[in-house]
Amino acid sequence: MKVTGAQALFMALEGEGVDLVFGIPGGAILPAYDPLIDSKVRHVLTRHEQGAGHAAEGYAWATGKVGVCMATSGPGGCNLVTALADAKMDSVPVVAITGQVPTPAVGNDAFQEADITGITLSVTKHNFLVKDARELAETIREAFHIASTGRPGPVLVDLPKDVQLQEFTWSWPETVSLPGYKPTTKGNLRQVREAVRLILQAKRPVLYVGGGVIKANATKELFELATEGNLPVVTTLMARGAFPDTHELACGMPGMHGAYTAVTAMQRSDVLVALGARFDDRVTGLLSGFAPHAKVIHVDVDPAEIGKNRVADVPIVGDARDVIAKMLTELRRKQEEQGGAPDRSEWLSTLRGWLEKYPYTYEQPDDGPIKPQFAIERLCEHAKDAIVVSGVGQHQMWTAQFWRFTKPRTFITSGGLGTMGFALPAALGAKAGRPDRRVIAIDGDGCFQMTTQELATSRTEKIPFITAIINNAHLGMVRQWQEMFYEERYSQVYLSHDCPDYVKLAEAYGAVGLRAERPEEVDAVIEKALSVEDRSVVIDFRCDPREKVFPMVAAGSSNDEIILGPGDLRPIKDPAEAPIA
Ligand SMILES: Cc1ncc(C[n+]2csc(CCOP(=O)(O)OP(=O)(O)O)c2C)c(N)n1
Repeated sequence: MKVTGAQALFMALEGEGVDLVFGIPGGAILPAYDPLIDSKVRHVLTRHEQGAGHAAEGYAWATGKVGVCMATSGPGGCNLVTALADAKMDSVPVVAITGQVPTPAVGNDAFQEADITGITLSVTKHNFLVKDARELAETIREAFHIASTGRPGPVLVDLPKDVQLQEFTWSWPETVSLPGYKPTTKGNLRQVREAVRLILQAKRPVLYVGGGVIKANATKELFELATEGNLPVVTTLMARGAFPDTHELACGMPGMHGAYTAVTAMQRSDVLVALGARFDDRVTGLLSGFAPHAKVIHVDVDPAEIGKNRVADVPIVGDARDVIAKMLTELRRKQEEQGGAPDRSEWLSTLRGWLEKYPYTYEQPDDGPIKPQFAIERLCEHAKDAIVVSGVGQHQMWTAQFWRFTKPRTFITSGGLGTMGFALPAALGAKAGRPDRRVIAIDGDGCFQMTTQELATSRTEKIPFITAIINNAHLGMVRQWQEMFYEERYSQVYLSHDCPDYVKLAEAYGAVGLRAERPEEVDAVIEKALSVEDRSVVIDFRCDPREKVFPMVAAGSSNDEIILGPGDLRPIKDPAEAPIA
């Protein structure tokens, strides 16, 4: 059968099971947008390519499948760059298809030419420039394979216009053959045994769970390992929901704005089991002071992560699901031999004591203003089962702290790159992928203004979700740092509570706009928002601009220097809690 490159693109996408792509057409990708009309693939026309990229990420997060975005050459591809970098940092499987000027014009500074494979080299897992349409189907297969296997990530396929128009005889490659790409997914059994030996000997073990556990769909195995081994769990920002917050072994989120218990459990641990986590500086604080007495077991599918920041005593390269399942089998065998899990009552009761003594706190005065944490807690109370998406800043940290996550793939956030503007398009993508689920974006007023236009996409494509703006009239997180570390010299952080008027803006986009200004209005506004099914809702929560996120470990400090609250409030050092020598 004779086809054009453009037709082959959609046949290949269909062959990969793609049902949805997000994108914007333009000159160099025009040939591909024609066969799209006849294909089974749904195209969601976003209002900005960055939106298409983040929507593909949100889709991938929520569904576990590969998200796909499309853009034209030059400015179209360039507008995808932030989303690709975001997907790279957070290991999100995305395939981006870009148009390119015709091959004879490549390198000529042709109209709308940008060297997108060069530009995205460092922010993609891999990229391709297809020079012959006969290689197209194979390249698409390879792109999906690379994006979704090993450590997932974004892959870009650049298609010159003449390649899209080239006619050739279609054939579908049944297999993918990439001799240079063979990720190690099976964990080494000898290492697994050594890991379990250490875990069983440990007095103060902690499972340090990262986003890799969710990516590997390993949360069931994790639950069994934790509960059968009586092992406390911390879940990083990327792993919220990997283990239920409601479980007695859950110690919360570690890191710069993590729970005292999670941070200090790691500091005092004697065996730290890192599962799909990467010892990010936001988690470790000052690296030399991080978990100083812990032996480290590091499980990661990406060998480059192991030993990158912290030497691993037991390195295990492999897919988290495979390795955790093997650990579980070994743990069961050993525990049966020794008559059950080791007695960890002392360690667990210490942790429970900290949880009680140092919970996340805030005070909501009856007469206002609304505290951001209160709005988020009330939202969680009313919509426990929602998929939550956040922007970047204070509201992101409060969401991670105050929402009680119990299931994987229910918290979608930009962790590694920290991309403001992520929430709205990612929520759009999540809802497009999971139309059966309620999706709530919790966004900052600054972040919201970076990608607001995707409300138009939501309206025209009938993909409704709720956006709760934690409107503190500021670039709040930056304001917090200026208050704490720059002697309250506020520089370029004021945005205003009422410009734009978020209610009117929502209405202009065909969404429902709601506002809460006093604490007593919060519940009613949330109930109203949840009663709307057929269109998006924007809630303007007018919040206290002075509220700061605590606990906090200042950048460059050791995690032992954790500050619990305003006025440099430090934990009362109980001799029993002193660092273990
Ligand atoms: C694209 C981008 N630009 C700048 C920053 C730096 N930055 C981090 S948090 C933040 C403030 C975010 O403000 P807002 O969205 O209102 O959220 P808040 O912190 O007030 O909750 C800024 C400017 C960023 N992370 N991303």
